[in-house]
Amino acid sequence: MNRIFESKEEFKELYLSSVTSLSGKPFEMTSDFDRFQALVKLVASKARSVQTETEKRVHDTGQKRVYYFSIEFLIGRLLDNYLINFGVRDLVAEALKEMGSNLETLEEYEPDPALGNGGLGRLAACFLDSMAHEGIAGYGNGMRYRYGLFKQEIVNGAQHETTDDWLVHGYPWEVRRQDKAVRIGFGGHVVGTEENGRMRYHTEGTDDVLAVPYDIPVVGYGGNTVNKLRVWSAEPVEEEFDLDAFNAGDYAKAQAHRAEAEAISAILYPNDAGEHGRLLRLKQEYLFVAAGINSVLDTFRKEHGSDWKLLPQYVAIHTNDTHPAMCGPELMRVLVDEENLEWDEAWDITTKTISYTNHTILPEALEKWPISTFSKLLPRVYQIIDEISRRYNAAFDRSQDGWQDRLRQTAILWDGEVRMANLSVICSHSVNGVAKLHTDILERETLKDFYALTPQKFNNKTNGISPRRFLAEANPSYAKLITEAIGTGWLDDAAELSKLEAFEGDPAFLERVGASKHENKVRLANYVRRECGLAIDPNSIFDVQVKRFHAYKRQLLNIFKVMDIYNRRIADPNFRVAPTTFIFSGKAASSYTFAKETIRLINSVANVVNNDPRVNEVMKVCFIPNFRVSNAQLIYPAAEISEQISTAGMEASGTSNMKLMMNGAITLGTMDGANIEIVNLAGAENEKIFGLTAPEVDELRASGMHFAWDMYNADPDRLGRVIDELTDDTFAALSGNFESIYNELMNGNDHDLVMKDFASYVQAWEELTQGYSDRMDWNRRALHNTACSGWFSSDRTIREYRDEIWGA
Ligand code: KOT
Repeated sequence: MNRIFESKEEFKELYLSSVTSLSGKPFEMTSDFDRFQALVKLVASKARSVQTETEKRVHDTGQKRVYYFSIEFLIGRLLDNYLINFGVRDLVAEALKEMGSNLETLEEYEPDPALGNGGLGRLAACFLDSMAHEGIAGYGNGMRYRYGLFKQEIVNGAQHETTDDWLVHGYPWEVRRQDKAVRIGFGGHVVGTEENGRMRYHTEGTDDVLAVPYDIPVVGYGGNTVNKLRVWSAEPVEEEFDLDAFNAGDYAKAQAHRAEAEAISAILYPNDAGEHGRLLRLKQEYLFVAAGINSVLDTFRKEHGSDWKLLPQYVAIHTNDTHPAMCGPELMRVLVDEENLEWDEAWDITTKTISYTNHTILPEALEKWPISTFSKLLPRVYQIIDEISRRYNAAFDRSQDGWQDRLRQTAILWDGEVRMANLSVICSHSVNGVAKLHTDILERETLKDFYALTPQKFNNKTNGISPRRFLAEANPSYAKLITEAIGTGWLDDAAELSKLEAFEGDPAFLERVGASKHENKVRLANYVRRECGLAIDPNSIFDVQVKRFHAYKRQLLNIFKVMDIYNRRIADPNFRVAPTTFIFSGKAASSYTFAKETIRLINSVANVVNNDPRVNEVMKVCFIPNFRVSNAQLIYPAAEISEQISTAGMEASGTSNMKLMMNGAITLGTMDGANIEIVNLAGAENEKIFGLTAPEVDELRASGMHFAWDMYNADPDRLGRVIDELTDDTFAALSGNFESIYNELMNGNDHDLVMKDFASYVQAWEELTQGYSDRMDWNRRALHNTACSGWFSSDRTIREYRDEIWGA
């Protein structure tokens, strides 16, 4: 462990001087905010010295550099994480206490940058953590949104979106690198000139903006490697402030140019898998791709000169979903237009450098752009895509039966659109899915024609999570217990968590596992009382579903279960229910009506249930507003049941399933995404699986023999009753009934099979919760889940990427 402070004394001295010099006040007069700022500045400056050493090591040893391009990085707060990774968290906490401060209080001042929607963005952040831990020279390349994803407030049960002004107080981790700014051109027209018998192209008449990078240090556990995350902000090129307009009193006109440029990095689009076509989004995609490629090539040039054929040996560019799909064409553009390489050589270099991860099979999430929009905004990039497409089509093997269909399925340009997934596959040497089932579905269905043509490109990389953030940092009491039992090795190598299996038969240890869980439940209950004004009982089971709202994730199924249990308990006070708190949290895309209505339904059910003394002994429903990394870290450790109930085949992987498992929750789930790996690792007897499997879902849909009305009629007392209650005023008191959900379900013929899986789901829940009375056995299962969760460390995932894709 490379500690940044040798002793408390050393820390105190440095910290004191950091606080006073930064605030200009004697220590006693400084505020908590001053002290927070000074602490971050001190840790950040230590991080930067390690970064310099890392950079020197990478340079001297000629290490391959990996660039992870992602339009989202949901990094969360960094301070606690970096203190842990530098091995000084306890030392700093004690020193601050002696100085009259409290570390946790100071940490609350850190903004939680909402630079991502959900799983995809958080995965990118866990990967940065793991690349630094594994000593990989790995760099994030993304966007610095002025406003994070919207803040969610609940008004009369419904989601309201407000702006997240996360930068108001500044962001002490970042360093602006004006010297590394890159000019990015939009629009204009392509001009070709002949040069030594060869055409060379450039674009004239572009509207330019300046992409300005901000660097954030990424500290790896152990403190030996500090990498960086570079995020780009859009600004006007020169100060094109219109002084004449200003003097004439037209202030808006004076500012217009700046506003237009800044709009590109103003907001993160609030869509998790869906909603495309916004010109600004396309500008965002090109901005961070073009600026990123420029800085990748700059670094390469400094180290290796212009010997571009060496690029794949020293550089790997990974594209996180299709948002950075322009990496291929942009790299081609630079190599061919600016570096004057022949097309074939440039193409060979490009495809050997780039790789691609697919994160979803949802058809509405597969990115497509109208050719007309694309070619107007990015004329030269479009020409290059057109040329890639032309060559792909020309080289297509026409000797096989059905080649026309296969070419149509894999074409980049089709039906007036640019298909970004196909572009990504064609420009990459590797294509991976994010869990075994997901990769199987990609190979057999979504990308089956590509798989038939180039099976060697395809591979699986089951997702992972950072055990430092989601166990050590989020769950200190459990982490302490684990360390007492098996030492600290699990922080380096999470596979060592399996040593906990030796304690599964130890009643005293299991008692302490339960005590730690209870402590975490009290902590969450306190948060819920502060944030929602709701009292929840830490002695009840904490049943948790926290993730983005989406029809296929079936929060609706979960709340139907709650409604059913409520109905049955009211009908029969002797109906046995294990006392449970049903906890939900998550955002819905602002334009996604069904998801927002599901949130309103949950809050409306909560309003009725929580105020009904007939059931309050046994149930409460709690919706925690504004789900984000910081409150997620309070929720996962308190959970006992992990709800992972997507329609089988739809959730590519899921990662909250892994976070909850590592924190000792039992999975109540379908055989979907990485739930399958969970069952394989921990054994079906330690989770609770229900519902149709992916092949059964396919078969049922293909048969056309599933009818919502039949389900409704077959079970009038329970399922039928729940459906009726959507429109009969039972839950209408807060803000009305739920006709749109009713229509979606009954007229949409139960598209997501909520009604189909309802009976087996509720039964599974009842069986699972009955087991809670045997607390020893429950705690044993909880511990077993933690013991088997080490494989889900993102360190393991990243080593697989390194060995099998990047060769770094
Ligand atoms: C797709 C388009 C835009 C924005 C987000 C997406 C997206 C997000 N697609 N998939 N995801 C989730 O990615 C996670 C990390 O791989 C998966 O665990 C999860 O199943 C995906 O839904």
